[in-house]
Amino acid sequence: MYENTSKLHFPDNFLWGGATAANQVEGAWNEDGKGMTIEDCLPYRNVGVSDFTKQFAFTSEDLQRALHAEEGSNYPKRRGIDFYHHYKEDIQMFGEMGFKVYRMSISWARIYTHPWDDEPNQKGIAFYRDVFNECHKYGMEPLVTLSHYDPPLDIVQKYRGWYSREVIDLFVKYAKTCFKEFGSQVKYWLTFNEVDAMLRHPVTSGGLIEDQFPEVPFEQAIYQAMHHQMIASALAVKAGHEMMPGCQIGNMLTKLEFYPFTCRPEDNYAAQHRIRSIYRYSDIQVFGEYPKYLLNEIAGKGYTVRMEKEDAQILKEGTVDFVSFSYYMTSCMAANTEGLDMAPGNTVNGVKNPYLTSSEWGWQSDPMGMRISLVELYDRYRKPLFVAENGLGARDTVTADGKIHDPYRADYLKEHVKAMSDAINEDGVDLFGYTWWGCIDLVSESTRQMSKRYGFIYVDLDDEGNGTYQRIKKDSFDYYKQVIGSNGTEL
Ligand code: BGP
Repeated sequence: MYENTSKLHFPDNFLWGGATAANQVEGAWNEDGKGMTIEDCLPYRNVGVSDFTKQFAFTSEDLQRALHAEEGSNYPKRRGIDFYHHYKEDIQMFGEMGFKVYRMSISWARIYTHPWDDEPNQKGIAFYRDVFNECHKYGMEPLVTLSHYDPPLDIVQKYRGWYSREVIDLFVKYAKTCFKEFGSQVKYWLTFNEVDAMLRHPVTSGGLIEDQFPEVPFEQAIYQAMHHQMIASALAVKAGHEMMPGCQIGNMLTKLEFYPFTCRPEDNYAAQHRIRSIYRYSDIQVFGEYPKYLLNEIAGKGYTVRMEKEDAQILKEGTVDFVSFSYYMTSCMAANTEGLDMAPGNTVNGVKNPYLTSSEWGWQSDPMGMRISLVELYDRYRKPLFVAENGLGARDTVTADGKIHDPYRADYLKEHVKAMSDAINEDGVDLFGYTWWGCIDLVSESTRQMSKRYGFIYVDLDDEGNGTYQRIKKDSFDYYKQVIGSNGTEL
């Protein structure tokens, strides 16, 4: 249990809310002019709780199978939770909980059926416009991610994903269309979700399929693709600032905290080194240039990343206004991990921490780690911070009375809220918002399960796609309502 060291308090205008992503909720994968994305091609694989390498393994053969899949094959992202047809009801429930902000993403392939089209898809634009209208109806600010793990399939097939520089222009065109169409409705934006993630799961973050790179070391291709995303992000930030004066555009990183497994200096360095590796790309987005340690890393591996002479200037001119991040868990690092128990995460493994408890999926819950992370990020970047994702994936049971009693979820929330309050009031961190991940049950990113549930709202759907899609409020729904209603002081 986290013990507060100061009185619970949050700023008056603190943005409480919840988060989802288009590819995990929308469904309607081939409706109203939406093009296919790589997420539509990821099959459900029942391979256990935590082996993300098996989940993210994806070959050209898998792609062909997906393209020729028979009706009824299990591609969970194609159905999501059918937010596309339920969004009014869902947003109304978010409003009932008192959300001040709803973090969501736009699917690039819904705005441009093919990324090279001259004209955007009007039905896609109309959909998001209406989603934002609904948010405003209930007093919610949308916080919109332009790219949350769903590169259009056209990008994958024609360009080998973000490896090709041409993708930058296509993305910037898409971003500008979003700013033009939605700029009057949306003032908070993020460019790429978990911007450090491509090195861990290149398919979903970058549209890179390993067997399509016979001529180049695959890791080098990833660094190249990352460079293109950095340029695209900077150009989008610059365009956003010009087109939407007063808007706030942030980046988004996976905040993973690693403690030294022992106080041996070598373990301490191993932890520091690992933590630093997650800042490789957010450093660029905040400071406007490549950190030396990243350049050393690339050169040290004998790789070259092609950069154009204008790139340095582009990066300088496209720095972000705030830093957002996902935070779920922590683990440890040791210089020598042989014989040590490892703790699974969604895409990262660290050494298991004997002082922490784990979720059913092995994620080690750590509210104090949230406080530590906030301090670390604020000290590093000196930018306003936003917790864009935090939450607990758990199996829920619908009891005979048709209810879902989920005290574990309320507990997880409570402990993290306490830690955030101390970070603000005692450690002096400038934190302006918090969005619970998966405020409504959705398809898991790493396991593609429905049974790994995060929501305050239950969705009647199972891993195989059976169910009525009915929405049911869990006990935690009322709890979060109370947290928001008291501005984080009645826990
Ligand atoms: C983050 C992703 C989300 C989300 C979350 C929980 O890494 O940004 O898309 O899914 O993790 O992970 P999972 O769905 O694997 O439980």
